[in-house]
Amino acid sequence: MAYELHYWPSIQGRGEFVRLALEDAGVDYVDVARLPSDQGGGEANLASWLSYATPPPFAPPVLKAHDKIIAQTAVILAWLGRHHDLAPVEEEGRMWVDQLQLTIADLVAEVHDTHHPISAGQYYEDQKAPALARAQAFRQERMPKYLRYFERILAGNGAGGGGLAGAAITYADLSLFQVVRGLQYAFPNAMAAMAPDIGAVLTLADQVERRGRVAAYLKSPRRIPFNEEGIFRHYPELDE
Ligand SMILES: N[C@@H](CCC(=O)N[C@@H](CS)C(=O)NCC(=O)O)C(=O)O
Repeated sequence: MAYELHYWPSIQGRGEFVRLALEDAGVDYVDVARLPSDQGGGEANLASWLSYATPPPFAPPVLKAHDKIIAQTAVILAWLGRHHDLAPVEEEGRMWVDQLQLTIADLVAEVHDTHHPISAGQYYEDQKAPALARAQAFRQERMPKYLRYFERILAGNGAGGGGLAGAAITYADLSLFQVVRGLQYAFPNAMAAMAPDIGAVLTLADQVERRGRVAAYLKSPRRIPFNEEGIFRHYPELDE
């Protein structure tokens, strides 16, 4: 039985971290909200499904896998990692990958807050002045701190061509790829300036992008392009 991903149909958003893991694992899944509305797709059907799903999810993405309903991106990925060979088998390694993913989740929340520093419920245009200040602090302090942290881990693992948790690629590596491409889309100037400091991070992103199923997915219509509705938005004034 195919898994069901329940997520907003027109953005990558946090759902993309789950899509990448499902695609890389070669798992059969339905991106339900992207179906036509008479087959259960669309935002209205998603909202309705979320309102009666049990246990009740706070927000998408949600994965339905057999009889399980799993919310929270990091928990979904931990489950997929365990069941589809995208995480170490032993407990210590699994916990390390969980930690990496939660750090990525923190980074993703900070990226979101560069364009919505006051409220997710207000338009960007209505919070532009604080967004400019927030984005400047993000570009100058937070983004370098996060990316140098991942660089330090990868450099410490040596030049073996592996990922954050050693030789085998895990879901945290797929997520770091997504973050790198998202940051390059949203903040091309700041990311170009940082490139000399984060060579191993950029190499890992390229390596993930070349993985067979990931590469096929990225070329397919299933990959929604970055846009200004998602988490990684390109507003040139936030990258000056
Ligand atoms: N911590 C949750 C956050 C989920 C989340 O914020 N989902 C967004 C879309 S990316 C949403 O629809 N939020 C609705 C809301 O917060 O009211 C996760 O990582 O899955």
